[in-house]
Amino acid sequence: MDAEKRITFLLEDKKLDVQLNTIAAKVYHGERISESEGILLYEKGELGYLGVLANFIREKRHGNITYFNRNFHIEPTNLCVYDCKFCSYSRMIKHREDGWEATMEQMLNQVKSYDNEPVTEVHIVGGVLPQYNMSFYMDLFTAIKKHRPSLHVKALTPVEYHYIFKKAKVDYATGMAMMKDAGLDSMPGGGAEIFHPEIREQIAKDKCNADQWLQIHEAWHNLGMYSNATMLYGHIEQYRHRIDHLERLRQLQDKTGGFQTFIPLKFRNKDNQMSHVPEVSVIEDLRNYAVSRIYLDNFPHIKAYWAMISRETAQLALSFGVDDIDGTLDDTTKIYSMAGAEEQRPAMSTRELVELIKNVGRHPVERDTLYRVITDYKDAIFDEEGGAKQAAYYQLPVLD
Ligand code: V47
Ligand code: SF4
Repeated sequence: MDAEKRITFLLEDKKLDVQLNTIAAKVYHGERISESEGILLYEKGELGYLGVLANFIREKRHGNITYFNRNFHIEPTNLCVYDCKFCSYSRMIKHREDGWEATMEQMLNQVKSYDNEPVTEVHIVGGVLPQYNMSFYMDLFTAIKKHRPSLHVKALTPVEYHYIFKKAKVDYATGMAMMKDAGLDSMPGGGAEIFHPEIREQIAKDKCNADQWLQIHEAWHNLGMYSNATMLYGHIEQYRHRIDHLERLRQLQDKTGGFQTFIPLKFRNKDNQMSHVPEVSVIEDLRNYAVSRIYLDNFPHIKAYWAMISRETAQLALSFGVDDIDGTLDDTTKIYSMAGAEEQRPAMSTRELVELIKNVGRHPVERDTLYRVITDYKDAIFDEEGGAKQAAYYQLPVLD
């Protein structure tokens, strides 16, 4: 059964709660839902219902297409001047012996190690340290672009930018323009956590606040550039805090249109100062993807970061509003493995990503960071060596 028929059945269901029926009708007609309706979805919407609505929107926007990219991460350091309570990754500067600090040369060598690989993006994110200042990062971006101009540099978050701009005494608009000139191509979505001060002050009190995070993205969008947004959910926040977070993002997106992707990040509780907080269930993960897809009607893409939630949950998420599962990663990120994610050495070949997507009846497309199509794998099969070639349609399990 197709997504349109499912939502039509739901709308005709006389037993459905009246408020949920009103929301379903809004979704069907492409109308925006309010903050109170968003909270109601979280409180009352059961998984099947949310899935029908979110999948309707997903298929209206993207059909079965599911995006992935070929990327690797550089994490310059796991030392950090901040002390976010949920972070399993950072070591305070006083425990320097437990951490790593990469030099410019080491990071460039990491880039060079991919010279013969068809990667399109390097994602740079890590802790905040005084010696990684504005000129250090500008030199790094310039050096990467000089070595490989076509490699998309997606780097740092408002947490780092706020810190380095303040030290250099430059305003956000000037600072972001300087980063762009140095070679920055886009900004990842990290550092957003939960915007609402009731929660932010308990889990991430010293770093940039919600307004600063949003202003830095706005300054970047005003340069005609793109970025992502995240939300760290499933810890001490309530549903109203999640909707407040989504609302602030939706408002900025109305203003600038510069966000490409929203990435819900599930709180993982291993080895951090919030280890006593239990992790939410996979059902809550899927409900959260669905509500995000429904609420953020002006975001083109919703991403499930497979390295954090496992391959199986990423497959399920494709029926709950998600149309992107991030990239190959090549075992270059430690943020989630250190926080207890199932994937301890996250890496997937293109073939594995393509098969993971095809096995749940979706249509894999390799994209670049700006969602331009690089390779359409709809009709591709892989030869013994793992190379893709065009062939007859791949046999899929029948879903309906
Ligand atoms: O900001 C840290 C989160 C983020 C934990 O833009 C944790 O394409 C869960 O933003 N449990 C960094 N989450 C990663 C990030 C990201 C990842 C993938 C793709 C993109 C993108 C962005 O990781 C941090 C923080 O919110 N984080 N610790 C934890 N224990
Ligand atoms: Fe530092 Fe980022 Fe960890 Fe916070 S989440 S302590 S800013 S590395």
